[in-house]
Amino acid sequence: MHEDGFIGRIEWAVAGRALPGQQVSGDRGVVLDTGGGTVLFAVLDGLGHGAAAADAADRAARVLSENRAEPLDVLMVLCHRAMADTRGAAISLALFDEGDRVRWLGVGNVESQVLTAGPAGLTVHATVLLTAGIVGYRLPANLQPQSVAVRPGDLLLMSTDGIVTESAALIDLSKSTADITADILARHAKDTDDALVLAARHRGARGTAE
Ligand SMILES: [Mn+2]
Repeated sequence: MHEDGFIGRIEWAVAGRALPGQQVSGDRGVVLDTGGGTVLFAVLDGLGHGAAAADAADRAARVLSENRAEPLDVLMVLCHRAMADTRGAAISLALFDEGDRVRWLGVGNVESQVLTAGPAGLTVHATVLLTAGIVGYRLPANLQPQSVAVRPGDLLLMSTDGIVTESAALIDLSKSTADITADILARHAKDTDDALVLAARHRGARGTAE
């Protein structure tokens, strides 16, 4: 599964595939235009794999789509309630807003990080603070979204635990997010799990594909 596009000045791409031998993946990437140049990104990993994991992820994706204007902590609670009769999922949410900030919130093991290009090459600028839990089953008591400043060109990277964490230095920022996610999926997906990676960046004034 490969998808990519632009919303306003934000370029995004998702690449994923099911555990080899499975028909459906329990991992989902969600990209939602929330209006006014703001985009809500979510990566969902339904517990386990196969159809039951996919059902849990689909449920969360629907809740996010129907309530996209709500704050991140509210979205997490809405997903939790709607997923009570599913297996549950790990969920990371990231809201790219027009003020060049990413607000994000993660429950369970979906990694999100912002990579930035500096004099010493590409480095991890920030990593979302993940709280332990399973959305739909056990939500942490304290859901506190974090906020991180991003500059045009910085890369937001979100991935399920079916992806071996990429060393930032190996990513080529000159490539499109479609190529970056395809490369990561091809090189770093585990044979033992569904795998999905999402990348997004603000093209700023320098964007060519607006
Ligand atoms: Mn997984």
